[in-house]
Amino acid sequence: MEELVLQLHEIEAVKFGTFKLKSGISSPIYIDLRLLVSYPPLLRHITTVLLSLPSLSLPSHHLLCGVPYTALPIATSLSLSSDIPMLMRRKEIKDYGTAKSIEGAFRPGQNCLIVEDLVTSGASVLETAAPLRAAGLCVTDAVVLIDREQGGRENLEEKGVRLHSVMRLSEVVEVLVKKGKISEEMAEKVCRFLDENRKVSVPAPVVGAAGGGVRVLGMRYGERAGLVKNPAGKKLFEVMEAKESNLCVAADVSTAKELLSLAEKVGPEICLLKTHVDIFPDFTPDFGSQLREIADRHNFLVFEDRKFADIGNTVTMQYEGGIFHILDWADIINAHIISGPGIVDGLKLKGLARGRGLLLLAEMSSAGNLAKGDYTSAAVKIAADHPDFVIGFISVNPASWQVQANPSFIHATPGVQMVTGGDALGQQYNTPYSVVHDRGSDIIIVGRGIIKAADPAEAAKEYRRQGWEAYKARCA
Ligand code: 5BU
Repeated sequence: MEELVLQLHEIEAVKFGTFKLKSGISSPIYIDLRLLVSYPPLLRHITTVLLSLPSLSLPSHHLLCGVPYTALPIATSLSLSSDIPMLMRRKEIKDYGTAKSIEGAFRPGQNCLIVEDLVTSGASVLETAAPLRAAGLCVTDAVVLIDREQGGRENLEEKGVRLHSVMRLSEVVEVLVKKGKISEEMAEKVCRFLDENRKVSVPAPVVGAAGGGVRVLGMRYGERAGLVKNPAGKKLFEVMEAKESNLCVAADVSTAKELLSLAEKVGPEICLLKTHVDIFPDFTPDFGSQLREIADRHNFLVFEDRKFADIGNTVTMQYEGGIFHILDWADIINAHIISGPGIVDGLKLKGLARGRGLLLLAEMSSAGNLAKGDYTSAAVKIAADHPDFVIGFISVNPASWQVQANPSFIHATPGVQMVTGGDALGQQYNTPYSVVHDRGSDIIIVGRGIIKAADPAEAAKEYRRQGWEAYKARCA
């Protein structure tokens, strides 16, 4: 171990000075193991040490998973030397393609050892353990090169993860003093710092695979209904739970007549029917009441995908007036936030008293769309300011949002088909399982996958089954 410490010091992977750590505290010692990739012999040395770690029974693990990114080369090297297959956890879930949070081959029930370079609070290890466990893997142990002795071992133990470390930070310091690489004074400073910071807590959870996100994602729709203020939002969760359906059909058919016929056919399978009322050449003023009658009979809600985008004053008129009188028949509408929060005030002015609800477009499904990053965060903020009217979001990958999870908001995702892919005009598709289980959305919105099927009712049944299975797997 002495030799290993000296080599780490030699390449300046261990530095002394004043450094701000990820946890926010200021430290006189900094360890940067990202440098390891530049020193293959040292990486090999570390691997040999890990392989012979007495407390760690490597063969009892079916799989290894490095904490991204610094530990990935260590995990890879350990995998090559031990022949234990590796998995990779994505830090960001892709917004295209298969959208898996865990890459690699595995079976639920297998045991996966987490490999980490450095542990302070243990938060990063837990961030990796959460999606592995959510995928059905057993995570009981983690191995780390250096334990900073700042509460990580205890925090992990509390969450059922045993920590095995090659060395503790105090041991690193001892070796460096003994070999004359640092002064006694510096060693004392580091030891004092360690004594004063024995317990770094795991940072507050964010939505997504880690921490609080897991709690939200594991909650049942029925349970979440109790948290919603808005009547349409509450009813939607209740209908989902009662009908065991998280399927919304996007009824983009050619005529109003066809829509009403489709609503009859898919009605028993859906929690929500989404319309684009302005595409119908045969719209008549009684369209709304006819649709409402079908919706009430089959117990689903109606969502007009109007995507309001104007200033508050204009949207009040667009919502209530014109030919379509959307306010009269749509339980739910949606809006862009490009014009700012005034649009919510405007729609709310008309919709709140009628018990209607609003979804904000936080993300979109089409390639190259601009609803991401700060735009998505702004939508979350505006929603939080209007929990009486905003019921949730149109989202694509809510599990990756770096904001606090709020289980009262619902997430509905368009761009869903049985197979991933897209159309010729930029639409991008993910599967029901990926949308609900991996990306943490609640409702799958399916258009052409159902309406262009030979038997739309049968197709709806199958989408409903897949959406619900994904939800059950998520709750489990
Ligand atoms: P599709 O046939 O399953 O591709 O239909 C998707 C529907 O969802 C369609 O009505 C779109 O207008 C709607 N949609 C979408 O595809 N992507 C988005 O980001 C939003 C709505 Br918002």
